[in-house]
Amino acid sequence: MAAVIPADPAPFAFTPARSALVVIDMQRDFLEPGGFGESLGNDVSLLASAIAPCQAVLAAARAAGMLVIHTREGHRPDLSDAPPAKVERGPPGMRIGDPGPMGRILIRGEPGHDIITALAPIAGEPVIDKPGKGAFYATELEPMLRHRGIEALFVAGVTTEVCVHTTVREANDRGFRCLVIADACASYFPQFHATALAMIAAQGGIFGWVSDSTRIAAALN
Ligand code: C5J
Repeated sequence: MAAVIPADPAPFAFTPARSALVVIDMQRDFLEPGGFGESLGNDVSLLASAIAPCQAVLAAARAAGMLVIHTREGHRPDLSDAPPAKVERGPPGMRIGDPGPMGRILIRGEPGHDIITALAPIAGEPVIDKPGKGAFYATELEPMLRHRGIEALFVAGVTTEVCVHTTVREANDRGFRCLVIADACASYFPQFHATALAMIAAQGGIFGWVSDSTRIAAALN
């Protein structure tokens, strides 16, 4: 059954059974003090605004029986999948792989790599571990979506202009229709958040559509 969500630049029509909610990188490493985000000099409290809207769309998507997928950015403990150009970022001693208060920074299996408790995946929800910004790069996301006949993605998470935007661009080039949930995304730079959302909906929706958690929850109800 088709449904419609008010969105920019135009209403977003979708079929819940052919749609997936993708929650990007809502990890302790980005949202809590002592992780990767803070090691790069960011105020991690700026990402907290996305938590409640993510909870709202997760509840609505689960109730509607939609596929829910979570992603985590991080690297193998031996750093064999981490490009030197990425590892070299940040102050020495606080880089990817270095020890921190939540374990080794941005490393799979460490406490900081976990999704925050408030948004923990439930049984049956795939978690995609990704080494890059985009959720399609070097992951099994695309076959996972194709095998289930998914054609539309609802995208939430952090940060808006980095991993959310890269994922939406990758999805757009692969033919998926993307609805970005504005209040369920956040950035360390509020002006980048606003501009990144504007870039998605500009030019007739060149990368996709933008709506919010309230309108999406109402449509899925
Ligand atoms: C960053 C992300 N900002 N998940 N990662 O490095 O946006």
